[in-house]
Amino acid sequence: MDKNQIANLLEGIAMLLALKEGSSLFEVRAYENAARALGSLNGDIAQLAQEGKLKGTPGLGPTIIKRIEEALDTGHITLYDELRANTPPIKLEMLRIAGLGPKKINAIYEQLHITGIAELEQACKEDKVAQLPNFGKKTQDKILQGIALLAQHEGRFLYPVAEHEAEQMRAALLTCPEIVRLQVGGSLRRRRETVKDIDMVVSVADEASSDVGRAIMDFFVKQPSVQVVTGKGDTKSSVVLSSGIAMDLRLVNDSQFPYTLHHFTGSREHHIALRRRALSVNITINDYGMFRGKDPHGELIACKHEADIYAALGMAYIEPELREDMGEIEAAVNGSLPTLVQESDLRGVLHAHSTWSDGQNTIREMAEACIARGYSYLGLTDHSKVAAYAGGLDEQRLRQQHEEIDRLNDEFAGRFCIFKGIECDILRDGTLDFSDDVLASLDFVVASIHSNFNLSLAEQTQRMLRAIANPYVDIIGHPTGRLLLGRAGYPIDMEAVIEAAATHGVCIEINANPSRLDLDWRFVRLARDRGIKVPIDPDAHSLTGLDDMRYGIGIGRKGWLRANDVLNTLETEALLHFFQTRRSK
Ligand code: DGT
Ligand code: CA
Ligand code: ZN
Repeated sequence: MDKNQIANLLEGIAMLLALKEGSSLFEVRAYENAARALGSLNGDIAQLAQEGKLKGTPGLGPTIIKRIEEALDTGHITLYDELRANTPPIKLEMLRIAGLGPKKINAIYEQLHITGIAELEQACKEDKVAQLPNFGKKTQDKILQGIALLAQHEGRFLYPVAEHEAEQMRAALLTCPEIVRLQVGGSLRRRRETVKDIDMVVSVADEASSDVGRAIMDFFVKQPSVQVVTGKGDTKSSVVLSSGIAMDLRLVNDSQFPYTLHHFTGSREHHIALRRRALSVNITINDYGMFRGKDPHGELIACKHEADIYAALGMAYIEPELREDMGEIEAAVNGSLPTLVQESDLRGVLHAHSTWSDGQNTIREMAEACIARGYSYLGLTDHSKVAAYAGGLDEQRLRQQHEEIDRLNDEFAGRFCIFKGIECDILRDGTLDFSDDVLASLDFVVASIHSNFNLSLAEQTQRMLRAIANPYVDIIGHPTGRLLLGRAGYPIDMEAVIEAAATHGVCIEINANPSRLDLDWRFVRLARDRGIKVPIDPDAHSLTGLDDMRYGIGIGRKGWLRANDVLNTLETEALLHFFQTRRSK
């Protein structure tokens, strides 16, 4: 188990404790703090534990250190498993309703004896929830809205949840020596921002007996993360895993593997377009193969790998991220597919917070974590003054911060550079939270909307356009403010925003936080086509937040970005030059 996984478990314990009647708030906070402490811990946790160095870390008491050690030794924490087993499932379900926290959930559960979301909805409609102590009509309406939103996203999961479950299962299955090939398919392989279920394909030797398949399926459904088995056969089994996400495992002979993997990678839309292309060259593709002629009784076209399928159709290989029917087939035929950006192309980090505002780590810690990850620069962007709830900096604190950055830059000279930035609030009227001369004292400016989400489409768009026209704005942060599976973005005319950004040479970020992934990849493509540079920004509020960069890379790839479309693939000097040139205009 790594640091993040253990932090997730501790966070889970805090949540489950909070959902338990009569547990102490103090204990809940202790686990929350511990999870946060791990998030800002430097170094390899297994090693630190072994050397007894966890002791003395602020936020980690002796009991919690024992739990961490248990997780490291056994891969799970008994307390978590027990709490999880004893928590009524409806309480966990209610957690997914936006606006409902543990306190309210406990009250609803204890007093209304709700056992399902539908019952809760009914109780709201009968005004029973409003009458609970400390609830009221407004809360009840919010719960109803939350239920409606839940129905819209029904059954989808954030990418990292699916990725983590799939990774665990992959590692377990790989211990089966009879498995020849194994791959995750579906929306997870295509790196969609949310995932309905996990599709995995494994192969066994063509001559293997059906007992082999059966044994693998037995092993699969017995994994500890499997909560429910919804189907089990020799070639396909379906389960629900502990996070609630469903997973299908398909088992084929190895010669069948490329076709099956290709089919279950999708997307459905890509397949439709690809099958049309195939027919135009007198080839038929279906769920289990690829055949000469216009019907699937023709000769099978032998493919050892997925790439052979595309080659047989006279096309370049199409990366899974691009298989969304967004013009990739035509591009693969005429050789104009982009070489997609990779994580190793990134040279630095451009949107990150420190303890100066609402981050959990000091500038030095953030900088050293960037160095440890091989980056050359950190563009530090704490919040501006109007964001008081997030510890936003006023002009004086900003100057003080600059003195600290100057000192650190002296120290790091020649090997690392901290750029002075700000995440400056865009005010209601589209002006910025700092005056031009303050903004001029910075190396670069990220401008974001954090308030007044309920303006009309026209007003919100005008507000954003005004900010884009400000000559000091270099990057627009999380351009729609959406929270995946939580809150829709504010209404805004993104095409107009992209057009204006192109005109003014302003960048629009991909916020790599897996709950945001904002700019949406469908618009990333448009921004790229308009020549906009797209930084991939972690918006890190702790050291572990820096690890979100890879989610942003996934979205960048889905948006057809090449390395030189991404601002933070520039080397330090070139980036500095980029910012300075913008300012001198
Ligand atoms: P999701 O909703 O996040 O699970 O997205 P996918 O793309 O993983 O969708 P899923 O799990 O329903 O199916 C996996 C792949 O299987 C899908 O991307 C393409 C293929 N597939 C499934 N059903 C159909 C179908 O009716 N027609 C075609 N052509 N392909 C299908
Ligand atoms: Ca799927
Ligand atoms: Zn922000």
